[in-house]
Amino acid sequence: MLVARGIDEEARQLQKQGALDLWLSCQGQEAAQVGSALGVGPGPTVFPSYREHAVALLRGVTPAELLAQWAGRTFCGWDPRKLRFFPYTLVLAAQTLHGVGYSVGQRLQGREDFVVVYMGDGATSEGDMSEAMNLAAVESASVLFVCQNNGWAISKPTEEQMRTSVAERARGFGIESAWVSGQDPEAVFSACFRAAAHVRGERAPYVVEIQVGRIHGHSTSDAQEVYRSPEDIARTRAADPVPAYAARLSGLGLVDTAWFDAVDAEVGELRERLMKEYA
Ligand SMILES: Cc1ncc(C[n+]2csc(CCOP(=O)(O)OP(=O)(O)O)c2C)c(N)n1
Ligand SMILES: [Mg+2]
Repeated sequence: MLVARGIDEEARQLQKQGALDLWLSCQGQEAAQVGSALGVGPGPTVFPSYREHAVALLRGVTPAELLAQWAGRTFCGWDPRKLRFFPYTLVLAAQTLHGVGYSVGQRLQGREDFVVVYMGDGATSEGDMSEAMNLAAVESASVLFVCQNNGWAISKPTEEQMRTSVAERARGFGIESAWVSGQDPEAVFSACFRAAAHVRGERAPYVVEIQVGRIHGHSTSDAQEVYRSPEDIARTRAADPVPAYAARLSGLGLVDTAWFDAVDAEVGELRERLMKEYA
């Protein structure tokens, strides 16, 4: 979580300096991403949206590869086949159908078909998302949909997008689901571990909705202060899962200052390398 936070912050700074064209921050969503990626393990093929930076790093994407697309150097940056982590998809919800189709195709060829699809709350308003959930249900596809609900689709709040939770909606398609808070990486890990066992055991889809907070604007081109109240932004920042989990682990005596110093040094080195490569 700390490495993802550091790299995300470096990318934001590089964008401000004009080295990147755009950056979509994952800050506030690290517990959801690390908990889910570790909960499902290294087995499944992942179809991300566009801000799953912590998941990408855990799947072996290097920080330099992660930034390449946003500097306009390549369409992707990493080798999707080697890492089984597909390119970021900016067409909302398109990856949900890609993921279901891929899973069914792999199954027909007698290969590993467990797929994890990431999407935001806003993406669930797309028709593709309903098609993907229905297709996954009727085909009994081995797809785990992970919805990071950060409460916003750019400036559109969730309450103006849906009348039920995404988890509840999944059941209308005949898909089992769970809702979990994205403040606690261990709770996310457990929910996704159980969901992965369901997908593997039942060979059936599953939806996990993770409630998260978006600390920064939608992208570096978005001033969220225009449409979000200062209190709302302050609440989200106060509930930041990264310092909260650091404090929890320290309190339990599982990590000490020397450990944090070592992580800081590692993050500093990674940031330095990114600066040299992109600034
Ligand atoms: C098909 C489509 N329509 C509209 C957009 C413009 N757009 C980009 S991101 C976004 C909001 C997405 O919100 P959400 O799915 O909640 O993801 P978040 O950015 O909050 O992680 C919109 C409307 C798009 N990229 N693709
Ligand atoms: Mg959102």
